[in-house]
Amino acid sequence: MTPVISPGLSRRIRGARSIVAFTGAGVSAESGVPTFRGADGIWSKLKPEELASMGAFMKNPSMVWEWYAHRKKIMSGITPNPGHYALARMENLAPSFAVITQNIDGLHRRAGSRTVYELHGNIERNYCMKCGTPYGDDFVVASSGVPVCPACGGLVRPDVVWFGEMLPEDAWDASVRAAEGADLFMSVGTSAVVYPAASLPLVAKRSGAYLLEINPEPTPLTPQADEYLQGASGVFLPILADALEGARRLPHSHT
Ligand code: BJW
Repeated sequence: MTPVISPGLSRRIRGARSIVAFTGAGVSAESGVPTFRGADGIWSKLKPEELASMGAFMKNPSMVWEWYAHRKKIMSGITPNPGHYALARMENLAPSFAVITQNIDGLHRRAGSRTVYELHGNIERNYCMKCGTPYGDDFVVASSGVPVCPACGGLVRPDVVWFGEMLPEDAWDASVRAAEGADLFMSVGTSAVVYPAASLPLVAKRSGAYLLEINPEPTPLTPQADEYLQGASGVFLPILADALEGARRLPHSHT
């Protein structure tokens, strides 16, 4: 049976001037990207601090690169799912719309979303830790083992944000502004445990936004949410996009 959303939520979506979608690994799960936490999460087997930190990289760059090479391979073969496409559709319908994502897979842009703030970087980019030279994946794939910068001999790393590292300033500032200005803030497919990203739904709520959460499992954010839709993003986001599209069509149906 297809889930439905309440008439109240439909009205709220139609009336929203500024909508923000804050996304996590769950949004890409239906594209075949494993999540980090939970029963099927990558990190149910591997501890994050052993892989996603500068300390781990300096201690064992080959192991960390092996992990990223494996994930780059998974991500090169995936496509956006109905959840990503629904968010891109919503951007074309809402007066103001932004995606703030913790995901590094680039699927929101590939689905057609234009206003996307990537808080944790992007796995398709790499750079030299010593001189900063950027490298594409062709260079990384052609390197055997740990890629080394031909310009300066420094180690090349993926352009993602590890534990203990600052988030990219531009994306963070834009995300805080979007959260403060949102009247509907949707937290979708994230366990909401990694900070500072996880503070954004609360920033939005404090600034007056209606906080909607979509996730098959409750999270620490759930008690704070004004409404919780328990289920997959690929199911609920298309329903929300349809509700918004209904708003667009309404004036025509009356003429
Ligand atoms: C579905 C679904 C379906 C399944 N549909 N849903 C305060 C207290 C303690 C520690 C800290 C603190 N503040 C900061 C910290 C440190 C740390 C932190 O937050 N640690 C916590 C774990 C406690 N934060 C940092 O270090 C950050 N930097 C920072 O704070 O800088 C300031 C600073 C500098 C110097 C010193 C000290 C501070 C940086 C965090 C970087 C996170 N990076 C990673 C890796 C990125 C690269 C890579 O991918 O390899 O980002 S960690 C990982 O977690 C990744 C994700 O973006 C992030 C969030 O995970 P996400 O997306 O929520 O995924 P999951 O798997 O957790 O959840 C998936 C959800 O989907 C689940 O809920 C499912 O139920 C659901 N789901 N199917 C919808 N179909």
